[in-house]
Amino acid sequence: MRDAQPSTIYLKDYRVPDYLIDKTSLSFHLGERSTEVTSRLTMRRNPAAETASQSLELHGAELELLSLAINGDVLPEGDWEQQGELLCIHRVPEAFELECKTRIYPQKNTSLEGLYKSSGMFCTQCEAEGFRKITYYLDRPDVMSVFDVEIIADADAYPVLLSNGNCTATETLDNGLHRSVWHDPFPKPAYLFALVAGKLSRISDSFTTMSGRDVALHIYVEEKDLDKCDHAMQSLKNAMRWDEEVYGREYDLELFNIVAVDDFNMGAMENKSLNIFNTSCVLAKPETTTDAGFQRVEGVVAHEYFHNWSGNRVTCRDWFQLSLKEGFTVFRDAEFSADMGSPTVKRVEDVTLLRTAQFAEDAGPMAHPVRPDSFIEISNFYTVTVYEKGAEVVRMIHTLLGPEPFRAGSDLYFARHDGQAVTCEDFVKAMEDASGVDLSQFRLWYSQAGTPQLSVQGDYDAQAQRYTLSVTQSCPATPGQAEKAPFHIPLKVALLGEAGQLPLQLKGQPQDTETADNTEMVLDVTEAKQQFVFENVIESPVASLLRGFSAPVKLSMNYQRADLLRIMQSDSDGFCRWDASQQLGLAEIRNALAAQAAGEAAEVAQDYLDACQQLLEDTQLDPAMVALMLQLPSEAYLAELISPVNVHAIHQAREALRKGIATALVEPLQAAYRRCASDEAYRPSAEQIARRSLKNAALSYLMYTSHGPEMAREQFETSRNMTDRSAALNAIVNSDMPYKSDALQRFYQDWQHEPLVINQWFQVQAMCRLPGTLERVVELMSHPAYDAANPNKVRALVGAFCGQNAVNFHSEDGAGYAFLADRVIELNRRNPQIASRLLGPLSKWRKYTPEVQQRMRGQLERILAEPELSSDVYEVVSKSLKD
Ligand code: B3K
Ligand code: ZN
Repeated sequence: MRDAQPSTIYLKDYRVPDYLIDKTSLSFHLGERSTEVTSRLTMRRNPAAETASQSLELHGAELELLSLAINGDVLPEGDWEQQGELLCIHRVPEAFELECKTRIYPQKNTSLEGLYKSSGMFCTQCEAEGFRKITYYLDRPDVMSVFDVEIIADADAYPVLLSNGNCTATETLDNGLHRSVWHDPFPKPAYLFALVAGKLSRISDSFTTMSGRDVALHIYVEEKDLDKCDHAMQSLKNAMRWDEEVYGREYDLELFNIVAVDDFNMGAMENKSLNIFNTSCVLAKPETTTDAGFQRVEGVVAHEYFHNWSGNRVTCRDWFQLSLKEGFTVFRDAEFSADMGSPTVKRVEDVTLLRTAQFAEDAGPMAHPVRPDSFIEISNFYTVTVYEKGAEVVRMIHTLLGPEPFRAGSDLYFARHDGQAVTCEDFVKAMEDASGVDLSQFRLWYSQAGTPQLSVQGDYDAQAQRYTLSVTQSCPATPGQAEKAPFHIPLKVALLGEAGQLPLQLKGQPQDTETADNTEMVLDVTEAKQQFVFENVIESPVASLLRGFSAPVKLSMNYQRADLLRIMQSDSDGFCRWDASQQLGLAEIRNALAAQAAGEAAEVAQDYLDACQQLLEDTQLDPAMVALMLQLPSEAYLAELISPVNVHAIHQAREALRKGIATALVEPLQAAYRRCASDEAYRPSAEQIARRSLKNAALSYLMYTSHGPEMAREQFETSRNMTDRSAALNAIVNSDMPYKSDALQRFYQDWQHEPLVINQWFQVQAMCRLPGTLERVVELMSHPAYDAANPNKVRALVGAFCGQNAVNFHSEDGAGYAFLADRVIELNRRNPQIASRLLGPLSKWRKYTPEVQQRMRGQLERILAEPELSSDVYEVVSKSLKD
């Protein structure tokens, strides 16, 4: 819980550590009431220390200190003192061994940080600052140490004992105990330490690395889940091979373990050679897991594995540099997933997340740069900005350098910094040194928050055969940053002619005759206002801009409707085709909103309907792209584009349009549905996933017509895979079919023994758009399958309702806001990280109309008035309320 004055930590205050820990030897005695931890730290003064102080300050939280000794001599009480999370030993020698015994209570640890119990097993989560809940330590990422770990526990209750590195000894002891010893040869910061003890089963496989070394691979789960591990194992092997082929990175130990746990605050954790995963990111089988679930397992397994180099071998100097490992690793996992499936679909999905969640964060009270310069609670900075925008920043470096120089930069970065704790600056410098590309101005992406706005105007001079793009950029103020300097924005462009892309010849630049494709180029936008003139342009073109979403910016362009239709129908860039469909959809929404305000019925424009019909009948185009392009912009995205946000008007307008589209296109929708149905055995292949996505998109439209309900019912009753079954259930739950309660009951009965499926059951109900949903959610909180101590359950019910069901969360009586505030207050003590995460939707109160603002604000004030707020919740609430 927070001190009286929660303090802000600043990047500018970074100092190297005064002491180093060469060796860390830990011994755990795991008990049913408490656990005893003995640590022996081989320490010495840091030759680079910036102060002459002879005192040692160690981090520690919620620890019972049993004894403290230096070089074998027990320290008398007056030689040390405790202040908040610091233990200060007044005088220590230049080099010494510190022995420290502590007692901790994992069984009572509900924060799921440090050592805790989940479904009968012991497990750890140390990033960012959880190790200090295990023992006193220099719990900061720039202190790297070689770890030896001894675990002693009851042999029957905890037959499997695991830690990082290699197991060097196992032994049976008296009193039913056993012991196992682990040695990790790679120095690492404490946040990568892990321990697991429990009754676990495993599947095993092996991988031969590019230099011919064999690595044993194990996935540990509860026995009942052994049938759901194959996809994760295959994903792991694919990721290991991909990292060798694409980045030249080889795995470095003989053993790689994954353990799945039920209670976990996030997706997974990259602890050295002992990755700990939320079960939701490991377990998958067709009957229980949707396509999205399969893809998530693949992506997260790869992400954690890739951290072995981008995060573990080269780690962060301090937590302000978090994006150094997260941004780079998200970029790596996105490229991997693109290679394993459909690159365009993956890109569209990632851009969608960025343009809704990240742009919203950038526009809200918690806006921060990719490399923040201050924080109160670091756990609040595992954000879409640090992760997803961070990945976009790495992607822009890739775009500016080109693939080979980027790879050379990555090689140089790993070679130069292997075994070190470094900064984002070190990463950029390596990229610059290897490529010769000047990234000075580009560095602003790390230090300036906010989403740049790019306005482009295209003008064609037929006589001079010249096409001019006039570009202006600006970036709104964000907390603590009123003025922004212009960014270096890579703007990928092509010019579309009647019969395809035109050759590009930029004025003032020699014509590129070497590359095969001179119809696409990256413009360096570096100034507030800039012009790019293309010469020898033989016809009036349509500019295809920001191809592949080459920069995380908001783009506006003076397009004609016909231009957008042309891009949507024929651009070679899949992202631009999809984005044009979204811009046309947005125009429809704006029309519908205007009609609604005037008390008229919304009509869908005929050319938009024609374009949708053409898509549905296009059997050449990837069905997944058809499905994506048929969707109107989501309510969440619309909330970023329309100000102030009127949630109910947006919802109504969008629903009216969906109904209009469905009614006009019943036949092509039915035909697409039939074409995509299949009896094939389930595989999570790109091709099958694409067909299911179009089929289920068609079904959701058809639900507005008389054909839908029967189709949904049949699909629900006959489908054998969870993708189709849950899509049908979702359609049924959002309809007025009397069958709804039977379907929900049947689904529950079929899957009551599968917690991950029950989470889907909670979620589909929490996301129901119909009235009465909040009452249902409250009722479900008392359901025997609900458990407020399990983050997956909280996310499925409370998170989904508040974060993904805008129309109900924003009910006009304010009940949704009060509900969320109650949950945050309840969880504040139990699990501060989860409490703070839930706050997102409330923190964005300034986007709404004045009456709504007042209601939301009132709930934030109620939370702030609570005694003993965690620093996590305090930071988000106080920053949200700040003027
Ligand atoms: N590095 C972890 C996240 C830890 C979050 C701590 N609050 C997972 C990941 O990004 O791979
Ligand atoms: Zn990560």
